[in-house]
Parts: sequence; C-alpha cells; structure tokens
Amino acid sequence: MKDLVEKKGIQIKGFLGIYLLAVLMIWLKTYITQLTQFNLGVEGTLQQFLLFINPLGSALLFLSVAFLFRGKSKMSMLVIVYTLMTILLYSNVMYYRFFSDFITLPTIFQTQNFGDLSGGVFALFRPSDLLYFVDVAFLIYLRVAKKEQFKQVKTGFVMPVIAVAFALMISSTNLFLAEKDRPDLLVRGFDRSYIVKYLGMYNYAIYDTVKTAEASSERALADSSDITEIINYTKSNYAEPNPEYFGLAKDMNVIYLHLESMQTFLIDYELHGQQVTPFLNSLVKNENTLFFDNFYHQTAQGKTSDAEFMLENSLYGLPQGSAFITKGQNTYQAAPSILKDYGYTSAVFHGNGGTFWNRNVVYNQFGYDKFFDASSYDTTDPKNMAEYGLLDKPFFEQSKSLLETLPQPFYTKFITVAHHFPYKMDQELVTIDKATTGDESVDNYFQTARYADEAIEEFFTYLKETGLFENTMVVMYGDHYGISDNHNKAMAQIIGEEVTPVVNADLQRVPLLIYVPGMEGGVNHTYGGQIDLLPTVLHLLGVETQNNIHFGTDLLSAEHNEVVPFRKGDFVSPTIYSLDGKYYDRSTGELLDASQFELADQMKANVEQKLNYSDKVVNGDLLRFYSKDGKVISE
Ligand code: GP9
Ligand code: MN
Repeated sequence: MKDLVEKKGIQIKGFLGIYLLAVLMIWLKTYITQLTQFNLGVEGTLQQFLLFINPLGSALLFLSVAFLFRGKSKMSMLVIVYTLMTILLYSNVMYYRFFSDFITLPTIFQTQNFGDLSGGVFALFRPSDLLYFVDVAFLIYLRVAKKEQFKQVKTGFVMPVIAVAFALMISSTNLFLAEKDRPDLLVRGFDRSYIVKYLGMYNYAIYDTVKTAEASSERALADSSDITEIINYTKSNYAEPNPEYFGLAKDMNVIYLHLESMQTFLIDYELHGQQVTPFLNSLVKNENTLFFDNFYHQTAQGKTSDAEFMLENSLYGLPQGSAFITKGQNTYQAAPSILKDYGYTSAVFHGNGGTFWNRNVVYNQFGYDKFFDASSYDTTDPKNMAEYGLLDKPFFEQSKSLLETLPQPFYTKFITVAHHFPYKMDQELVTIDKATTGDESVDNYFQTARYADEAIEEFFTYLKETGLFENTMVVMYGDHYGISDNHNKAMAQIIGEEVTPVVNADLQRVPLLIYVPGMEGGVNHTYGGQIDLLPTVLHLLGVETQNNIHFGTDLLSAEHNEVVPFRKGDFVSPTIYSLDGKYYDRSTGELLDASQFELADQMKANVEQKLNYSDKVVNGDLLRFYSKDGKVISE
C-alpha cells in the first residue's frame, strides 16, 4: 500500500488500489455481519450466494462517490462514505440486538424506540464491537499520515466508469435473482429481514428511505379539511345495527381465529369419502354459530396483512404493497383502541417473528396491548415448525398459558400458519390422503387444511374445559384464497365443474363463522366481505359505530350493502358480478344483458368511489384529524 501511494508515476493506480481495498474490507465486514449478527433465515444455495454477493454492489457504488472529487478530497470522501457505511451497519447491529429488527427512518424520528434503547446501549456493547472500526481507523490513518501523496491524485474517467458499471451489473443481477426467488420483493415488502437477506444492509437503507419519502409526501399534502368529505361519505353509507343482534355479545371476550388460506369450498367438502374439515363443519351446524356462505376475501398484495388491516379498521388494503408496511406509522382507530374504552385488554398471538408484515410496528398503532410473537413461544423443536413459524397444534397449546395472563374481557386474535402455501407437512402429521389431480399444491392443500381443523378442535376443547366458551365470542375467518387461479384446471376436478369467471370469483369465498353463546345460529347467505367484519363485531358487542370512519357495513343489518368490492375495482353482488371489465349475470353465469348495464355501471362507480375514499384516508393518514368520538381535529 505504501508503495502504491508513494510512487508518483502510479498515483492513479494508487487511489484505485485504496478504493478496491476499501470495497473488499466493507464487503467482507458486511457479509460477516449479515451472516453472524442477524437472524435472516437464509436457506439454500441461492440465498447463501445472494447474502454473500449483495454488499459488493453497494460497496462499489457508494464508495465510487469519491471519484467525483479531486486531489485530497478524493481520499477524504472515501473515508467519509466508508465511515458512514460502517456507522449504518453498526447501528443496525446494536438496534437488532435489542429489537430483533432493523432501523427504519420513522423509528428514528417518530417513536420512542431509540429512547428505549439509549439507556441500554452500554449493556448492548461488546468489546469485540471495536473490530467494526479497525478498518475505519486504518483508512483515517492513511488519509492523515499520507496526506501529501493525495494532493495530486487524478483518476480520469475510465476507472470510475468501469467501477460504476461493474457495481450496477452486480446489483441488477442481485435484484434479478432475488426477485426470482421471492417475486414482488420490492413491491410487497413482506419483512425488513427479507430485504436485508436478499439485497443487503445498504440497499435496505435505500429501500427504506424511498418508502419513507413516498409515504411522507402524500401525508404532507393532506390537511384536516380532507376528512370532512370522507365523514360525509361514511355517514351516508352507515347501516343501522339490527336490534335483534345488537349487544348480544356485550362485555364478552372476543377471540378471532385467523384461518390461514381457508376457502369456503372446503366446508362440507368430501375427499375420498371423508370430510376434510369435520370440526369446522360441526361448528357450522352449532346452534349458536352463524355461518356466512357468501363471504369474500378482499385482499390484494398484502395478503394476510390486508385481511387483518380490513378487519381491525374497516379500511381497504392498498392497491399496491401492504398498508401494514407502507402505512404502518399512521394513526388508526382500530378495534383494540375502540374496545379499550369499553374495558377490553387486547392481544395478538402468532408463532412467527414479530417483524413479518411489520406487525411489531403496526399493532402498536392499532392500540394492541400485547403481541405474543415467536419470541414468546418455544420454537426450538424443528418438528414443531412450519415455514412461517410454529405449527398450529403446538401454537394453540402454548398459547393457553399466555392467554391466561390477560384480564377479562379480552379482545384477541390468533394467527395460524400451518395451512399455508405450499401446504407441505410432515407425513407423521397427515390424517387424510392427498387429492389426486396431479397438481401438487392443490393435492397437498387438503392435508394441511385437515391439520388446521384438528388444531382448532383442540383449542375449542380447551375453551370448553376452562369455561371461556360460555362468555366468549369466537370469530373465525379465512384470510385469502389458498389456491390461486393458476391452478384452475385442477380446481375444476376438485369442484366438479368448469371454473368460469363467475365460479372463479366464487372461489374467492372464505368461511366466516361467528359463535356467540346464546345467539341463534344458522347459515346466512348475505353477500359481504372482510371490510364488513368490524362493524358487525362491534354491533354484536353493543358498541355504536355511527361516528367511526368505516367502509364496510354490519352484515346483520337490514341496511347492509351487498355489493362486495374487490381491490382492483371488480365486485360481486347477489345479482351482478363485475370481473375484469365484463359484467355477468350471477344467476346464469352468462354475460349481462345490455339492458342492465346502467345499473351495473352505477354499482361499479360506487365501488370505485368507495375504494378511492378509503385510499385517501390511508395514504393521507387522515385519521390523525379525527377523534374516536367523531370530532374533526384541526392541526
Ligand atoms: C406470516 C403469515 C403469512 O406471519 O401471517 O402471511 P401470508 O404469506 O399469508 O400473507
Ligand atoms: Mn395468509
């Protein structure tokens, strides 16, 4: 190194040598950090390779900024960028030790997170952390001790251009391979740890900056006058509660069971002469259970998180990405915070890591008192684990003691994971033969559904044994389809009919079962969707909702709106379906007669307006201008 910077004739190479050395050092340092300090769930050769390669592109690119400067400043800039990258890396290491999560810009500016951490910084520090800065010290030494040699350093155009081109090539290959392994990685977000795993620490920082900037610009443009139009709209759509049901579950506990990937066609379905979900089928027939057989999921890219978003807020998920991720810092008036005023303690139970879908952030905004994520469960036995966390049986088993820590009445949600795509399961746990369509996902689907059904039965046995069954309302809902329309050929064999557009829309039905002790049950054919759950549940609990900004209506109300919007503007209703730009007659499944277009157009315009208003609330973070008791708050 000394030679390189001292020999006047090869000063060009001299700086290039230092640049390449710096790239190599930060690359390896970052790789080792990503491998050893974070729990990223790296699986398979491709992911291993991406983890190794991903810091290289950003190191080459970021440090190449130095080439833009002349003389001494070139070296100074290299040192500055290098130091900033190190600080970014090391702060994330510290933050991760405390929160098992990565830093996001809003967490720095908007929450108490750093306050929580500041006192514990010394406790988190390890002497070996000094190693993070040895290379920084070395570069600073070079800059200071050899400053004379850097005075006339020139690199010309060729080297920087090659460096940047190489950096871009590596980064785009990296992104291409990452998207191949995890389609929609950047659009849907999933989990911060996925971005770090696939794209590396520094690209994650860029991703986070872009996301934060997008969210805050839409937010900055909104003001309190925007909420008035929305209030007028939601008030005009309000549906009076049905007096026969209002308050039937007053003061009772609430348990939501989030039935992963469960579709309505499974109810009473028989495979090889056996019921697939015998326990859910028996609940459908339970005298105190209402089963909604025309209930649709309305999720989009946010999948599970969209379902949760709707049922907690009666706001639609966003057309792109997950509102849990992009709007996780918004002000919400979600079920847990509404029910807090009625003396409820709220908690979520989920055997996966708390950062998935940004839940650890958004649940706070929803007003949840507790979030029992994977860290509250024993996840050490690999036999108990599914791809997205603890399998349902051990999950419910271990949840019992956690549930018992809550004062009553409680509002809780249990998120299951075993029945998740690709529906693979240990053979020992299988209690029903596969289907035989030859399409693997479809064939496996029934085995994990059966397992989930058995897990729910075990949990109900517990509810009965403890007496909770007598004072608890249990709401079970499917979150989204499990079998996508790519599998319609196999699905035609399963349901015994061709999957036409109308049949395909009906495959988007997910089960909704509401059990309330003492309530008269039965099958309810009302058309509705996940957006309608919150007003339905609140009214059963005897909570008025006319002041709330809700986009759904109570399924049990005589005024309930039976037009069910899908996120892309399509809809279904008891008479007309609008699918991919075409209208269908629901009863015949044929294209709609032109004489009815006017009505269909009107329905479509209403659907689009509704989605549009909901998006305004979410994108503009408009609930910050509105109090739970119905007052506009001006800034
Ligand atoms: C992960 C789980 C799955 O924690 O809820 O989410 P999904 O992939 O179904 O959206
Ligand atoms: Mn899901």
